[in-house]
Amino acid sequence: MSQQTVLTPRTKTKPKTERPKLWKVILLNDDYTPREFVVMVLKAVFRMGAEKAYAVMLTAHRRGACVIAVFTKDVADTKAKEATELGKQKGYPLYFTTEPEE
Ligand code: TYC
Repeated sequence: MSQQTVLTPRTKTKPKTERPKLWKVILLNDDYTPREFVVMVLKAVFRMGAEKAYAVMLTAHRRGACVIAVFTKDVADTKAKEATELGKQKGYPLYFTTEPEE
């Protein structure tokens, strides 16, 4: 007696568990915000040490912008908003923006 095994091909593809996309927070240079204030905001909002904060500020100052760090979208948006708001309270045009990582 012959036996047959019938294989039904799976039509659904197994969903891969994807990691959530990360968002970059970017510091933009301007001509008015004092350097020390930028450093203070980087330390306060992004928990950077003095040296890292100074290096990031200087990169933005020289190149026009500097990527600070990557976070989930919610955290990136909240931190960028908080940091921008600190400048605004002092009347500075300091600006932090976010964009998705490729
Ligand atoms: N360019 C500013 C100045 O010369 C300092 C500064 C650096 C401002 C970085 C913003 O993202 C910035 N006072």
